[in-house]
Amino acid sequence: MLRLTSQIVRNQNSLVAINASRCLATAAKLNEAPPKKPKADKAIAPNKSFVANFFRGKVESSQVFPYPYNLTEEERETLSMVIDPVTRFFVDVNDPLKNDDAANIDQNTMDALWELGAFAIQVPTELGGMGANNTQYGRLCQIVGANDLGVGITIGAHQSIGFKGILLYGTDEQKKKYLPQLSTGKVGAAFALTEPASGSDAASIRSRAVLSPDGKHYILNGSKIWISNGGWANIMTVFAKTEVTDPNTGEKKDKITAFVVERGFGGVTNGPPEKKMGIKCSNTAEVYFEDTKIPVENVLGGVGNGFKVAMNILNNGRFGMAASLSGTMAACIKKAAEHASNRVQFGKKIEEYGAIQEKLARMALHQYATESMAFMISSNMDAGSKDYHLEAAISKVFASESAWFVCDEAIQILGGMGYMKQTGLEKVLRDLRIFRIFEGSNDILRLFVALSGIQFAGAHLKELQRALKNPANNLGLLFKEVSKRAYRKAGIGGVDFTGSVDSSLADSAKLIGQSIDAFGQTVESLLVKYGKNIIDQQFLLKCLADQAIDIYASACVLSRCSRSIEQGLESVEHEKLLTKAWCTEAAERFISNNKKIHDTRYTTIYPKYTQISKNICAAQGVANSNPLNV
Ligand code: MYA
Repeated sequence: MLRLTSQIVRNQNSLVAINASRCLATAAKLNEAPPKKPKADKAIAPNKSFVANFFRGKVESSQVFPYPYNLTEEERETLSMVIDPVTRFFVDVNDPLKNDDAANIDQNTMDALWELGAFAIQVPTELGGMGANNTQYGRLCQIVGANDLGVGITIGAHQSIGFKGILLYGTDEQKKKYLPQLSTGKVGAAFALTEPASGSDAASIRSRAVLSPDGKHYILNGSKIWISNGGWANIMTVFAKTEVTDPNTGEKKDKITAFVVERGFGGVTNGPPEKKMGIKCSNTAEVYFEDTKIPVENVLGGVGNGFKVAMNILNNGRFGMAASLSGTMAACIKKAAEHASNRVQFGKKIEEYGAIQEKLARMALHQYATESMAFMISSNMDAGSKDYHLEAAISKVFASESAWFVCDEAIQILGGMGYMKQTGLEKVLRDLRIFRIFEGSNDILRLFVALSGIQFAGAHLKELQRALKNPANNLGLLFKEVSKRAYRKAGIGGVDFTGSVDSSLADSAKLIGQSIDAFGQTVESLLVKYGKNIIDQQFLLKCLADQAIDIYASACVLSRCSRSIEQGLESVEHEKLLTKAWCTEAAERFISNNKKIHDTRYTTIYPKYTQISKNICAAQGVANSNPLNV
């Protein structure tokens, strides 16, 4: 991981020169001699991502402030018409504990889900689906997440990744052929990427598809593991290596291609359902392809483009996980609150004890932040944004860790009762564990966020470096940069959210402004210090990702609360409390992470971690003897 860092600014040491005084001095010096023609470089693509931009200490607020107004009146009405039957399905038909015990969803329940249209929420109505946008889909995901995550994965694997490629990249013919049967024909879909030797390193898959001599088919061989719906899906989006010839050089290379594969093409088999810790009712199986003959028309998104197709399918669906888990958290909070306001111990309801109050409050902070993020992202996607990948990755990491925390705390509040199966929380905790692992493990997504952000900031620094070589043509850019740095040095200016955030939240907004300022400086200092070798600094990259998560969550919360104030929502005072408490906590964590990056009291721990880990691996377990030495 990750090839992208190879593009991070080369010769980073020269960036040390970028500060207010040296910038001017360098500019003046360069003015004496005729500037060399700058080397042509790829222009930096415009990027509206709030997260990518704050990696260079800049606020690009268009996707965050004001909080996007989610739905039109008509969309809201359509959604409310669907909410009722979906809710009733979970009350009247679905039994999560029965599904869990049986490790299966019975036919009646599956039929009811198909009848609800739950397998085709975002398919256009003319192709048999519900025609929901991302925000409407997210709201329905919340209900599913509040009730049964196993059912959620069954319908999610089908549409969020299984056939999402056809929606995003399919030709008209592919859409017309496949989407109606996947929407109403009770035909299941699956997404087949992971292989025995290829998990997080998705580019290393070994399945191979070879073009037939007549050029009409690809012959696919390979095996996939842990495929959700793999035991019953009849249509799969499958990724395999194909030989691609570079049209310019004639060079042959292996590149990944995505295919729509029907079980009926032949040679497709699957293993038995995997026995899992959680989401037991969702089917997970190995899938094997042996000389499977795929018509060339079933290539999805172009030959050789499969890696991008896979990444973008995953990017596109990640906010759905955040939406679902905000529903899960709400359900856990409900159980915890009901218990806390009824259970009497030591003569008082336990809700009156500070220890319980802190738990409930912090559970609510995480739920509010996750929900604010999920619908911020869905609304931006609905508005046509293409720059949401980092935000979506953050939402998946944040939601999965928050939901784990919230469910665990709910169990703690319920005590012995929480540990009992009948309460339903132990199933939720088991179900939740996988969310930190699949769809891009949280560790990998943290690196993805940090390195992508650094790459973006690095490209801008490189631009500045080029401008310094040719100051006459770049006066505007240079003076802007020089004054920004001079103001920063004098402790004035910096990121200011006045006007974007309600004045009653100004103190909280100031905290995240300070974090963004400090973050831009931290990223720049790391680029200067490590250059492209930053890729090897995973201890630091994790801290950066955590800082990015805290800043983004704070911005979402501030923006949502400001909108609630503007709309005069009933819950406004409660939301203000959540927002203020969240921003204070997040700012404190930010400072602590900055110490972990800059302060030698922390950074000297990292080589120790490395050595301890090496010792453990060498010993194949605990590397010290027990205190009794027997
Ligand atoms: S499905 C399996 C999930 N598997 C993964 O997520 C794999 C994780 N691995 C990766 O994401 C990649 O391999 C990483 C890149 C990130 C490690 N968006 O050199 P590179 C571009 C756009 O960095 P690598 C499952 O779990 C990059 O810019 N582009 O790549 C099912 C570069 O482009 P260029 C991206 O080092 C669970 C090129 O690719 C992205 O190999 C079931 C190469 O980049 C990106 N993200 O590693 C869930 N990443 O060449 C059910 C890279 O142009 C769902 N690139 O510069 C249910 C949901 C609903 C919930 C409902 C519940 C109720």
